[in-house]
Amino acid sequence: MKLLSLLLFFFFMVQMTKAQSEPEYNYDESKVPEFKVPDPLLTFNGDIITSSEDWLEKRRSGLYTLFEENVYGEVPGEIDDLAFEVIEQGEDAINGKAIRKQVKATISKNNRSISFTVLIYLPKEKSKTPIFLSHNFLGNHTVNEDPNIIMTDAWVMNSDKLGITDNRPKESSRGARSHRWAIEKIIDGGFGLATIYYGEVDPDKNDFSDGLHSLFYEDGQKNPKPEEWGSIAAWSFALSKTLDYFETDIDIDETKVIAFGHSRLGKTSLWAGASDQRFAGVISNDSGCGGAALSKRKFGETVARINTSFPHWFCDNFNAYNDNEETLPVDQHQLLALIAPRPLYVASAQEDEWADPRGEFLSAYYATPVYNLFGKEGIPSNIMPEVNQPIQNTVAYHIRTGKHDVTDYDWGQYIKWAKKFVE
Ligand code: GTR
Repeated sequence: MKLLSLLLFFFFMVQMTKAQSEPEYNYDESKVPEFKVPDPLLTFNGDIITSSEDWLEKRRSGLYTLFEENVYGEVPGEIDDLAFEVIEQGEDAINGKAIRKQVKATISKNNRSISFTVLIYLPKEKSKTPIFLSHNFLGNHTVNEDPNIIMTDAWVMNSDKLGITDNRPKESSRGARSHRWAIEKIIDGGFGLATIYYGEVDPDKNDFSDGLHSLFYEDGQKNPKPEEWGSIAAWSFALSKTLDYFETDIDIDETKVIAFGHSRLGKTSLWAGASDQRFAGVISNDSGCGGAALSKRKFGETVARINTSFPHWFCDNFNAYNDNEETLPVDQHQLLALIAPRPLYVASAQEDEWADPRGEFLSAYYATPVYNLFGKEGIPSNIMPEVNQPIQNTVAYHIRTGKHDVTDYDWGQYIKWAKKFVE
């Protein structure tokens, strides 16, 4: 009997310690806290915006500043120089359907510089091509089997799957992520694709000694200031600078550039679209917390969790909202509203609960009144569509079956929507 109570006691203690050490994340809709969705149309003075002119003149920039100061961080000043060089070109790529260009972009400031390579595929028989622009996670050489893709020599994330253990890219990982990049479909649809390995802009680790941030430091500075940019803003900045290149390339239509991104790189495409109004459209694929999903729902990944796991992604000021989402002066539907009136596609995956599909959907719904000011159609109802039943208006949304990923299904929808709203 004594032994039994001792055993029970131990069992109880183990359970208690487990519960304390493993923070629980909410996946139960009935436990989503009640919260106030900040009204995108309500100004700081308490006026309601009723026209697109007033939105642009009286509301947009104040809202943008709130995101800059509290979430993604400000870019600390201008760069000194931006240079481009076409370092490789091929006339017969992607089963003979595309031309390939590899362009080295160099950003300089304070006598320091970083370079990144933009890999571009364009349909052969077309001029002035609309184009999707996106970062990739593991190096340009992983997006397609094309042996001519220049392999990065930057730091890459270790990956058991790809056998990367020393943060060095591997020849054997060529094409390893091709399933996420429906390049032939994109080319057949009349679009181009441009992609950059994000680690060449800023390696994805909590270390601010390298990458784009380091060019901007004053003497002795080692980290961005609390209101200054984290990695997401730096990756977004590189997308903007790539748009500068497109303006110089006669084969590309710089007025039809769609920023695309998956997951953390979807957070990046959204911030790029909000920051640079030259982007003609934006796609957020499974971007989740700090992307399309509403923070105040605290469903799946939370602000505290993302700031703990990835302290370098946002500005330091964002930490003030850890376990304190109620006091955030903004929520992510207002980030989406900053993209208005330009076409915006938010996509979720059914098994990607961590990214809060419902929070991503509602965000698009709550951004819709701003699109309506411009006479554009968004998400008409707060009832989520069935899986694999896209809503395609200027603001589009789908939730597909499957996991956190980019699939051919996703690309099929993006191309169809882009043909209607961007091309
Ligand atoms: C996860 C992170 C998400 C998402 C994802 C990704 O670990 O919690 O916010 O960004 O990484 O980028 O793959």
